[in-house]
Amino acid sequence: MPVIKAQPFGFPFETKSLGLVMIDFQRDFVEPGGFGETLGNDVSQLRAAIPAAQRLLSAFRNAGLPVFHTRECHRPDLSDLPPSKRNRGAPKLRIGDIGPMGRILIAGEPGADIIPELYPAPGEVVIDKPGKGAFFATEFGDHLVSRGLQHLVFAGVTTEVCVQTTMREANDRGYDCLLATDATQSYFPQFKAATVDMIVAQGGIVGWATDVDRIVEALNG
Ligand code: TIU
Repeated sequence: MPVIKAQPFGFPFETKSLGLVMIDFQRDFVEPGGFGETLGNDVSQLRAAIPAAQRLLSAFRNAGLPVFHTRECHRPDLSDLPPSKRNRGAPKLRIGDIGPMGRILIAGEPGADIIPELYPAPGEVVIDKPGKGAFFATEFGDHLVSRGLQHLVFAGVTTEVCVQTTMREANDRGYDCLLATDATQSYFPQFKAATVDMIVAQGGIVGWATDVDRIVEALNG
């Protein structure tokens, strides 16, 4: 079995059961005027993950391996948006309000779409999810099962919110999870560092972590 150099130790995988999960690389999180900025964040920080995420995406595409993209967004009638989420905090604009990229975090609006740099290719599965985890209220888990996947590589934003939640959901469902550390970013550098640490702590209690070069190296075999 091939092994990717990683923390806390090598990540063994089978190519036929390996997939890439690109979490929420949406304009609403990465570009000015979207959800991330309405929460008071400096969204430019997230752009640091884009070059490594592009290399990771290309490596999976070149290897002919499955790629999944997720988008955090809600139905236009807000029927899948609980008040506990809509009313949280004191943002300038709330989910569903009209911003410069359309309605904030609403399916089909320009802001909810994936950034052009990492746009899904034809045939790649795109999962719209109302929660932070990609398994909650979606068909994501069914896609993984139907393709016989077991080993998942994760990239995306933000590290400690939707990426970590989805990795924990996947871990509980029996998947081996590897975080691509340079292809993920947080608005809070200390939260990203803590998340990587807590994923690999205790012998990989949630999963493994490594950088994109190590993953590409292993895929090129
Ligand atoms: N606010 C924040 O850091 N993240 C989110 O709200 N969603 C995702 O992480 N995608």
